[in-house]
Amino acid sequence: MTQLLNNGRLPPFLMARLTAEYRLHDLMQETDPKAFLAAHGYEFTGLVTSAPRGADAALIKALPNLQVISSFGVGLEKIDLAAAASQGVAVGYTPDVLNDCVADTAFGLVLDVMRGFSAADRFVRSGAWAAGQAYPLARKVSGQRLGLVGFGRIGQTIARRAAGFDMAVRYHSRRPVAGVPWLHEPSLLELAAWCDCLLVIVAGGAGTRHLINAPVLDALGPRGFLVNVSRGSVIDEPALVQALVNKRIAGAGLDVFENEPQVPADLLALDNVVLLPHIASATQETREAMAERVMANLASFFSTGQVMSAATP
Ligand code: NAP
Ligand code: 8YV
Repeated sequence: MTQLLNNGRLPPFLMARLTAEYRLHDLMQETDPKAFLAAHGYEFTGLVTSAPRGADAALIKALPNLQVISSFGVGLEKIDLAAAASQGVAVGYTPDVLNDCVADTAFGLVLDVMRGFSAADRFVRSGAWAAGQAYPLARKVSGQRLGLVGFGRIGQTIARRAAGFDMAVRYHSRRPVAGVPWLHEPSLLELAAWCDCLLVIVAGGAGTRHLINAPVLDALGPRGFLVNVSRGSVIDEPALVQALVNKRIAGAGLDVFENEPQVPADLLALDNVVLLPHIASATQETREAMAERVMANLASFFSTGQVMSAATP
């Protein structure tokens, strides 16, 4: 039986399937993972992981007979792809199957933060409505300007959702995407200044660290909203907190954070901020589809030498 090492936080239904088909060992159960790897690392030909935990160069190096990594998720910033490639290790991940749910969540955050639904729910539960108070007017979503930072698989899915709300869409990425009806904005500052809501869905990692900084937030301005469903690292979080506290932007909808699950304390007190616990892909259907792809990547690799969805440096 093929020996797999698990370094991810995986749902029980995926753990059950992996355990049924492979000899699976959970690295996170080890009290001294380094000592375990030194003694047993050579035994594993496969590694399963999840996007937030990934596989760094030290882990890959500690598995000298590793042939394949199969990751539960689409984000790759925590997997050292160069280290994997240099050791001849194939990397599989789960693109596309989560586009719909992440786009739905992004749109849920746009609607929630601009219309104030979560805050209005708190208002009703607090008894303020029953006591005769009026909830303040919110901002219209339909017909407004949506600026997308990142225009890959998920960004383009969000743009299609926005068409149903008659929103004008422009996007920023390093290269324009051919054959799409939306305008590419080479300047992130110009995009922020143009839009009513700036929605971040770029890849994480060093290349996008703090892409959304104080100047971008100031370009977005006091009537602009920010939504982030990509990675917390993409936003300079202290700068965002300052912009929100000082009302230099109108509000924010956030699924991801720089030091999650820690959320800046200042944000907890703000009614114009919607906070989610990294759940953009977290539906039964999508997580099952992601699990299916993790299994398919492994099965394909062990029968053909190629994963189904390959990630390359
Ligand atoms: P993708 O198809 O690879 O798209 C990534 C986009 O980011 C591309 O448009 C790329 O365009 C752009 N980009 C990369 N570096 C950039 C830079 N420095 N400046 C501007 N744009 C840049 O990925 P995807 O499948 O849409 O997923 C996007 C990300 O969403 C993932 O990497 C992951 O971090 C995040 N995600 C989060 C959740 C969640 O639960 N919250 C779930 C799934 C995914 P260029 O290369 O042309 O710049
Ligand atoms: C999940 C994600 O949180 O795919 C990603 O990159 O961030 C999310 O889908 C993650 O994969 C679950 O571990």
